[in-house]
Amino acid sequence: MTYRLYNRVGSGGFVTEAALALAEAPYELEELESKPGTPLPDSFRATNPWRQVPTLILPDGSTLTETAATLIHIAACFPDKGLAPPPGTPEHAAFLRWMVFTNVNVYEAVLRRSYPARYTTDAGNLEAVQEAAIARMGDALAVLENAIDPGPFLLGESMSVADIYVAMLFIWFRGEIDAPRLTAMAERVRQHPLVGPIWRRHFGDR
Ligand SMILES: N[C@@H](CCC(=O)N[C@@H](CS)C(=O)NCC(=O)O)C(=O)O
Repeated sequence: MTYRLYNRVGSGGFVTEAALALAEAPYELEELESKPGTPLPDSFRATNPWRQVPTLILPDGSTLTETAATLIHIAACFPDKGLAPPPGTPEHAAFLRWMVFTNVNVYEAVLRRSYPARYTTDAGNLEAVQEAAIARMGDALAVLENAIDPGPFLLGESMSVADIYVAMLFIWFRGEIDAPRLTAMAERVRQHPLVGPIWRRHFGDR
């Protein structure tokens, strides 16, 4: 009944690791030797054909990829931990909305910034891809900033795994943004007694 999480220090697998810790799920970490912003070893394709982390091996041996999917699944497996609202409620609908929004619009922009050559056939103009990615990420974060209403978390009073996910991506943003609610929410995530130590192992004082 143990999960195995393939990850890289400083990567998006942080949030899956945090969710496993909050769920008090038994898990083993497989940390890949690879620098952020570089491709993972080719041999990792045998584990995940898309060669990305996080890659989560479930207790039954099956493979789960895509950060949002890992978080939604962990929350569903441990309903008593309150990692997400109960399925079928309007709050859960909002949870799904922001999880998918974040995955598609924010995390994907990080990839365009980090690996611009994948997103253009014009190798001489990679900076334009990166600049557009940062702008688009800023626009998506502004939507999330406004969604924290009344706060202090995306879904109100309780922290969900969506907050941890958004907080991580927010601190990765390299553009200008005026986002006091995201800033305060990310601080709460950092201060969380279980999440904080995992955050610092991945991101230090950021
Ligand atoms: N869509 C994926 C993106 C995951 C992702 O971009 N992971 C990065 C680390 S933060 C990675 O594995 N990069 C290696 C690569 O793309 O070659 C998800 O949501 O999990």
